[in-house]
Amino acid sequence: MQASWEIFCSVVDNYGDAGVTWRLARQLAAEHGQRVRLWIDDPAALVRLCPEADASLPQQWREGVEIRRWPADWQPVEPADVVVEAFACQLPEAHVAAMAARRPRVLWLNLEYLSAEDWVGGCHGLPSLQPEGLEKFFFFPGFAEGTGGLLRERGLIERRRAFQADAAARAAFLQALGVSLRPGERLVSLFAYENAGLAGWLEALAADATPTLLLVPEGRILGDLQRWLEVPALATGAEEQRGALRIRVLPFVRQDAYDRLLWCCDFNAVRGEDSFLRAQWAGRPLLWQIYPQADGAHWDKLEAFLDRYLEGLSPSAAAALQALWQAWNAGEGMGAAWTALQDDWPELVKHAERWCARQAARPDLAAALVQFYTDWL
Ligand code: TRH
Repeated sequence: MQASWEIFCSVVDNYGDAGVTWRLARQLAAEHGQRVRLWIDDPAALVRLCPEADASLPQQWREGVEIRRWPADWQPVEPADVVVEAFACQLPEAHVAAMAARRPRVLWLNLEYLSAEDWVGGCHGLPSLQPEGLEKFFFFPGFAEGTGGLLRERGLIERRRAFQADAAARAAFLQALGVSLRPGERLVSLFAYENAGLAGWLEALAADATPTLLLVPEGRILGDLQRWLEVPALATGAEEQRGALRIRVLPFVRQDAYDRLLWCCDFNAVRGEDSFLRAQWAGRPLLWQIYPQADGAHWDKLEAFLDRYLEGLSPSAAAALQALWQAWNAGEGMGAAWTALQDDWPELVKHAERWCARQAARPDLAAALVQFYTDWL
């Protein structure tokens, strides 16, 4: 069943809003044959993820998706069969009026942020009554039955496992980024917001018995890194050595390449929403810096995810991982937490693949969205 879809994305800050909606748009087109239009108010964020895209164009087609710049002065267009409002971005009023008048009826979905909290299942799929008979529903991604599932492309896990089993492919990918691994070096990636806890972690890595190569895509954490390294500047390609720790600054790579970077690493520090999920699909141990919320509500979200993720771990491994994640999001105590975690490393490695397999056994979000529309018809 081929339908037309519109996804509205307002870029709050960073890359997650664009990252999630671009990924979903491509998947609906590629795997479900849907006609997809992505409205984005800041195309520049999308260009970082898809360098072929041109931020100056009001309309363009990329990877089977029609990308439209969401203008401040909205020009009326015919609504699609399904309208996805990403992260409660507030649709143009004129478009809502057009949706209400359209026949056949339009399905309006509000795609919510990913959360592991228990209440999500109870809210997923609930209607939100709208004027003029328009039907709008809340669509919650999630880690449990009864939610909308997780964004995961078809065959992703199989591709990831094949890549990780191919040492030449890994070496070639890293080489293309100017990275060559030294024997015995552990590979770690770091994608984070500003974090006062970084210095403590770097101190521990520099003093560690195991040498580490830390790959840092250029971004918001570079300021903290530069201060710890006490260097005048830190540009893409810069490399520094401190004790057992080698640090290399990478360019911000296209979205698909970022996946392979995560697949190459033994440990990934990620943030926000999309990179957080991609690190789980990488099947490797991870560290999550959740997007901080003014009222501290992010701590409930962090603990809710840990409650699910730590299931099945030994008490010592669970306690060590929880302490590390809490230290990272509190911005202190990373050195001691990292050192304490080393004893449980082998168990955490096995667990990461187990968690990935468990989550990958459930229907993916794009398929759930299409099914939701089919059931609604
Ligand atoms: O950029 P983020 O911090 O986005 C955040 C979150 O989405 C958060 O939930 C939201 O509230 C806030 O924005 C407004 O983190 P996230 O979600 O991981 O998105 C980053 C995207 O950037 C993701 O799609 C991966 C991509 N990426 C690349 O394509 N190349 C790179 O080199 C790197 C480091 C990331």
